[in-house]
Amino acid sequence: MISRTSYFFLLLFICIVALGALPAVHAQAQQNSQAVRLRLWNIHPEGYPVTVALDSFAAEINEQTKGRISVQVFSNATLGDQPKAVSMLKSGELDMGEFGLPPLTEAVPSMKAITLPFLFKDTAHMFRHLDGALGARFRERLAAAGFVVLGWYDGGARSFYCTNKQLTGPRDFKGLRIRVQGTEVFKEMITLLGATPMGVPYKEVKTAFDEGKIDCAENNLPSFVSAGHYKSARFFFQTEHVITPEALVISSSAWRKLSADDQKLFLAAGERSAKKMRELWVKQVEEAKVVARKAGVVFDRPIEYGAYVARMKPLLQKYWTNPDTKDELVTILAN
Ligand code: BDP
Repeated sequence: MISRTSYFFLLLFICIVALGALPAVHAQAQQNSQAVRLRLWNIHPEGYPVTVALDSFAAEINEQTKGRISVQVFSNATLGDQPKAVSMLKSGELDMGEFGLPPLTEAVPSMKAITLPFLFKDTAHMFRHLDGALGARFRERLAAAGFVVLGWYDGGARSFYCTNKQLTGPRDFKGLRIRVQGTEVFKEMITLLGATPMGVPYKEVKTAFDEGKIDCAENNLPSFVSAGHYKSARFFFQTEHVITPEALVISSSAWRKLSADDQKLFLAAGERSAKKMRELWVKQVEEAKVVARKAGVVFDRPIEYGAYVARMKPLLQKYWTNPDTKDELVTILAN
């Protein structure tokens, strides 16, 4: 039982403690109101090279700024699919994202050149250009279109895979329903192979396979496994028809709010995360192949590529004669 006097002293004590804590609470509030919180969108699940690299980017920013700037990574498309993320980035609901080329080529049409099939010899060839003058040109154009690139990530080499069809040559594509990312180049590529392009969002591809809505899809090996497509599509045809980069970007409006020093920090951390991502990628491709093989996936490779390139001629010609993409193609093919 507490007496009235003790009750009074207890109250007094609580007030003194509360008053003493006030400045601290206030300082905390002030610090929080100044703290910058950035939201970063990512389509991939935990453990995927992109996700690991983004998490390390976020950790580095949080650490170097001592929490003054915090980057929160939303992985596995929890905030929605890629088109939604792009519109959120434009409206300011989102600040950063790791995107494949489709939304970037929409913003900068000259980048369509690098989505053409059978263009880059290999990943080294692609990064030689992206880490060089061509990449710098794209960065400038993307920044003007609202996307500041902090690092070029590896989007891998994309190949076809099907549920019930073991592809061996270009003729086998006839009549197949093939899921592709919804860009003009990809859709035209499928049509030129005699198949039907199907625009299915990435996260719905597995279900589309299981419900028999598509016969095939195309992607890189790590996505083939991490998205579970290998459980439905047992025939993998290693065409590696498109070798593609991806990008870690921040919206131009979020970028402008950063001080010059913070911008430097973001660029350096972005570069480091890209380096990490590219290293992890090489391992992941091998691991994915092992997982798929163990699950019974059958791997084939085209015997030669001439017949595929010949089929792509109208597509290649179209972009050769397009003033938007011609310079880019000349630069890539000459080096
Ligand atoms: C994955 C890419 C991702 C694409 C996805 C797709 O990393 O950006 O959205 O393919 O095919 O490999 O939609």
